Amino acid sequence: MNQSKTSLNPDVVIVGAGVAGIYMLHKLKNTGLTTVVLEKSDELGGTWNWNRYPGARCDIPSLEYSYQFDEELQQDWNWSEKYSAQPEILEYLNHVADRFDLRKDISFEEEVLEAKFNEELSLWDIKTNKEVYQSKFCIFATGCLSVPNKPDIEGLEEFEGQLLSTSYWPREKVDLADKNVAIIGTGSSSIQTIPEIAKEVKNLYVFQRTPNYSIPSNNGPMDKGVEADIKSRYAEFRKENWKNGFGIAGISDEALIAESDIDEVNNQLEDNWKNNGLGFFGGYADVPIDANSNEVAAAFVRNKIKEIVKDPKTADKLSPKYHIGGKRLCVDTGYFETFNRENVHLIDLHSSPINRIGKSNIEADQEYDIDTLILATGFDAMTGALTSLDIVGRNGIILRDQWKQGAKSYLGLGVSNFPNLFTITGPGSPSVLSNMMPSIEQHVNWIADCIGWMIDNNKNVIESSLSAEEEWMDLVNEIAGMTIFKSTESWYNGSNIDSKAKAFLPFIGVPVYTEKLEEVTSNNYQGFIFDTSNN
Ligand code: N01
Repeated sequence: MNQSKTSLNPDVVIVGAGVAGIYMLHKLKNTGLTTVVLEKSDELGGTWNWNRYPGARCDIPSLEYSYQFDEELQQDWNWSEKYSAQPEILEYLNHVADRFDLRKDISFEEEVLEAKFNEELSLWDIKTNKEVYQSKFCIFATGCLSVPNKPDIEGLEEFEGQLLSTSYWPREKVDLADKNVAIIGTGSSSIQTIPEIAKEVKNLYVFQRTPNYSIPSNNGPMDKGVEADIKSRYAEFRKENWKNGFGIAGISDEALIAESDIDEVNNQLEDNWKNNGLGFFGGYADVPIDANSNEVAAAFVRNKIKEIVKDPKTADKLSPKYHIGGKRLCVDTGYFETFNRENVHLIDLHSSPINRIGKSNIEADQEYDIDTLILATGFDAMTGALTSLDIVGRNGIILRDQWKQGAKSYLGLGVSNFPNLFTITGPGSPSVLSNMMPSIEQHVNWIADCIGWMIDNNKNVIESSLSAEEEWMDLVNEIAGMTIFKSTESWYNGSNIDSKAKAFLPFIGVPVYTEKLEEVTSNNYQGFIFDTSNN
């Protein structure tokens, strides 16, 4: 492309230097395109930079939750545990940035405030807190879970104690020793935080709106035998995993609970409970689609909670009653066991809602005096990072307005009215219902190939066709409609945020999605339109 590009008018602007932005930058590095990454923080890492709460770690084994684009990298890097903790993942991402000399093209502490498509020039005008850029392509690598959901609870603003959030945890060590601490929310972040901080605080008050199913991680030091075996066949291992519905090892769809002997099923679930973490359903294809089969797996976990938690009333409050897997399954290290500690107290918000937060207390069924309040209340998932700033497409339309009735995207990669804009793991792609790392790599590779194809074929502007986008999102919802995901309130369908449209956002099924992407590509990017608009 244009050889005279400067850093303020590059060919490509990438927003975000997390897992996706880092690899996108690397992928475009030797293509002749000038690229700049704009990162709000003073550090790279995205999710793994912000979410530094105690106990933060990945819940997909690190041998899978890692890049595969470079064989030497995946052979050289050694993870210390089966599921690595946040500091080690951040160290890995920094290593990748240094190893591939990426840092010089990342502008830190630069927040994108507005991205506006200039129809006359077919260029993106991108305004940040520091500069104005003009680029041909704009790629949002802003993550699926990056904009926190701040709860609307009376008095929160007046709280005068220490206010923390799992998603913006301070970098310096937070001393919670001997403090009375409250945590609101019981999703994955909280489930990882609670066992860690319970060890040091005086009292921990857990305010739970909805209980979650959680499976023990059985984490431990990396098994060197397993590591050597996987490294000896890494490419094949990755390929095998990608054939599974969620793109994760051990979650293969073979038998049906409905057609199996119940004792055999329980033995298999016991084995999965001990070994598989997120792959707890491993081997059973009907858990996400058949309510009765789902109930077998759900009841198994509820029985485990009853066995672990000594106080039956607490065990009952911790036991979810909805379909297992409908909300994101959690993976923990000693979560349910923590409720056997005398300093940990569970407050069920269904029977005792929070009335208000005072200067130094929370009023629910009684007054809880607290020094520290931790918000673990989740995210404006999948769309928050795209709707929280002004992204302006053709005819002045703002993405936030276009998505008011529910986000629509073609393949989670492109959006009608927003030409030359790509999203990495956007709504309508497997993303959060897959192993994010390979899903990110899949999108980055696809976007880089697509831009390369456009250059080779003298195409200037790409845009999703309205009809392809509509059909695709209908399929996303049709597939979800056949599963328990559709009938469970979760952040997958926007139910965690009152003001958000209720629409199912991720695509279920990595293999079907992968086939579709290949078909689209081999048919000259079928469903996208070039050098024309939908209007
Ligand atoms: O957020 P969540 P998270 N009053 O939305 C509650 C990924 N992740 O940060 O269910 C009281 O799951 C809310 O209640 P309810 C993973 O994909 C991965 O924990 O809406 N409570 C819920 O209990 C995960 O799924 C890892 O009724 C309120 C909680 O807050 C995703 O991130 C680690 C409330 C929010 O749970 C999000 O997890 C951590 C209110 N007003 C996270 N508003 C890995 O290991 C909300 N809640 C890779």
